[in-house]
Amino acid sequence: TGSISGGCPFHGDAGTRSLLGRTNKDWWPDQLELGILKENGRRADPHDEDFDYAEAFNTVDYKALKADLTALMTDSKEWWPADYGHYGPFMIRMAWHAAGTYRTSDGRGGASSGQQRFAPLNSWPDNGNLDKARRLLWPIKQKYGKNVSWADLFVLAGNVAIESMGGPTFGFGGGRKDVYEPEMVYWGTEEEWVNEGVETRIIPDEGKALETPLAAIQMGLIYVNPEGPGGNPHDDEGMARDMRETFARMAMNDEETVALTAGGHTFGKCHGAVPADQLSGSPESEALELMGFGWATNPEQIEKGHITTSGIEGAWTNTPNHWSENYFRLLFDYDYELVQSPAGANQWQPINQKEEDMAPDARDPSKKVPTMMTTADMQLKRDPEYRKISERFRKDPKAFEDAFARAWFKLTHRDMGPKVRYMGPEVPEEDLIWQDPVPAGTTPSDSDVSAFKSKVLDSGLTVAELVKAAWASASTYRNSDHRGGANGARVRLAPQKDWAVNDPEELSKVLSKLDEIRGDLSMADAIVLAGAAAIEKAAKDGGHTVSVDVTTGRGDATDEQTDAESFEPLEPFADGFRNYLKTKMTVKTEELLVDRAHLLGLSIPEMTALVGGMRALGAVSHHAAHGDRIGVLTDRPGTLSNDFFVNLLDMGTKWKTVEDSGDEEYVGTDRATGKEKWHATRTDLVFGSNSQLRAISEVFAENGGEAKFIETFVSAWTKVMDADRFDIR
Ligand code: HEB
Repeated sequence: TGSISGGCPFHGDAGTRSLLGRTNKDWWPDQLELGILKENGRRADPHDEDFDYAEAFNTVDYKALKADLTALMTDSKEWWPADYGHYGPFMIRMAWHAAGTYRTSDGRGGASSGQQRFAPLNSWPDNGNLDKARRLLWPIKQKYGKNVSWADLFVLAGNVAIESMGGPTFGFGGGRKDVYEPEMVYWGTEEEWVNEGVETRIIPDEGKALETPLAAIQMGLIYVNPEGPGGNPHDDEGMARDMRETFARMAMNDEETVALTAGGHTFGKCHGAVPADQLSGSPESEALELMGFGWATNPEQIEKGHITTSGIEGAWTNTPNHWSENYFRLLFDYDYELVQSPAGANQWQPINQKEEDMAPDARDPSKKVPTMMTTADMQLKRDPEYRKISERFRKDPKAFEDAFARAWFKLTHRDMGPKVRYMGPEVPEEDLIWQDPVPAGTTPSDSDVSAFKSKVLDSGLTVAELVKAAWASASTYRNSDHRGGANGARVRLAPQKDWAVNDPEELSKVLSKLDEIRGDLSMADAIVLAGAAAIEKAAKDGGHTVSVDVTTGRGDATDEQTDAESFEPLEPFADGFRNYLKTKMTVKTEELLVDRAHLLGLSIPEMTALVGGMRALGAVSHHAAHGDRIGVLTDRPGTLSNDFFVNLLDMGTKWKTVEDSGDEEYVGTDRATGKEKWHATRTDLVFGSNSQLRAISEVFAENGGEAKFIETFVSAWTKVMDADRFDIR
């Protein structure tokens, strides 16, 4: 299996970078500023707020859509002629690059929102000329309108491309809803692109490892440098290492990596016929009249097929527009020598290639040209582990087909979350482990629910313990790839039950007690209901009657339904909601809170209310210094009150940093008497120090604000508990 690397995220010198690293505004300072209009309306999406894309997709004549895509593959356009008369390979690369930005550590990237349309991805050197592939699809997008998203179209075009060239596929699920602005994702801090000579990210001799959450080896690449680490074609070990690391972070093991690369490179060619300095800039930087196109060169060159994308030149096989077994045959049957492409890139060419093994010229089928392999491809026979797999696939083409089809399906659906989110007639029956399957639950009666809730309150478990368990269960959810969440109750399974952030001993005590009293309820429902009972009691103790609605019907997943290793990257190394920080990181601790709130789909007021509420309830990690009192700015922990905000904003308290805490811990003393009153972290004090967060804290702390606070807390809490309930949406 692949080595999905755990390790601390944001590894490096503490507090040295911002959450987003280098942003679009840094890359393209002249970009038109649209953000100012957000003052007049938060949404960039022109569709109605209640537009249900999944439902819209289901109205599409799916057969007709696929027929239109099939026809497009061989309908060559003069402005960008199809190599070998077939756009299939080009479309596969587009779909692969859309999906291949996915990374396991934060679930961001991936094909699920159509991000390739926007900067920076539309202008990454690795996405060279894919602007043309997307534009070729526009007539079909236009025809099907809002019922087919760009995101679905990219992936489906990849599938149809494979099928129309005789290749194997495993299925297709639609339902990827487009977004209309670039997602804010950390892509790195480097100030240059790969083609400008930016450093490679793994250099073991210098102690340089790939920083989590990143999954690409150089700025502007999707995965590895095809020519070798930092462009060096002689470092085989380094090349294989880089492939293994980047593909593992894409959730792919060795077998999937070999199948995908060999299968993908059965088709199409590399483009490196002219020196790159003859090309214009990237789409985002180009002249207005180019209408969003980049990497421009003159039409004559394009017509002749004199195109440069990666800089490498040539096809992998002699049959680049058909599925075949020629990739492994040519890889193993020939020795290869290092040569340079016309654009100057390093690549490998078969020695003494027979004419029948050569590829047709992309524009003139009567002309024969040598095939090639990239330094990355060469590892499929040079690396001992990859080689075993390649040899097996060569001997057993059926196994290769199956592995390719399955890995392609996983690659393109990995970030869609539970299978219930897949739409359309080609959703495969088979449940796959990476879909994190959860058995259907049942809905308990109202009387069972209220009987259980009173048993919970008599169980001797504290409000803080119950709230923490429910939070531990639900808060693994990530809006990025729709993994995690309370459904399935995986909090009782490895690895989650042992995560330090979950205070394992306390958690196990709470879970076994709940198990004892839950009757016919699923554990998943019991955990969430227990949290709700605790919050209702805590509010009542403070004089507020609230009801915390719970939508029941969750199921319990088993160990067999859980790929434990694949859950490791979901471990929070910081959870500001519980005031937990494992070790100090390159990003400020308060930025990690914002990052987590973003993954949970929370707004600024929702995040604020949740932090203040959990502090008041005493639901903080024991791991922090001062155990369960840190950030608990109240004399009555366990009562749902606005005390956190009132005490935080009180000028009677003077705050100072605790020595040797690395500015992570603070102590608050009575300004008049000098008496120690409170302990807090950066994540607490930021709600008083940051002007925007302070403004919200004031609303919650002022007269009449407590009711608003409790209302916001309860609705945000419910949002988190239900974040993964796609089964009932
Ligand atoms: Fe690939 C293409 C590299 C993986 C599919 N690629 C390509 C190129 C290069 C590469 C350099 C060229 C571009 C131009 O145009 O110039 N890849 C690579 C690497 C890797 C890969 C290094 C890792 C190892 N692929 C892959 C995958 C897939 C693919 C996984 C899928 C599945 N590609 C592809 C295709 C193509 C390419 C289909 C072709 C395109 C055309 O033809 O246009």
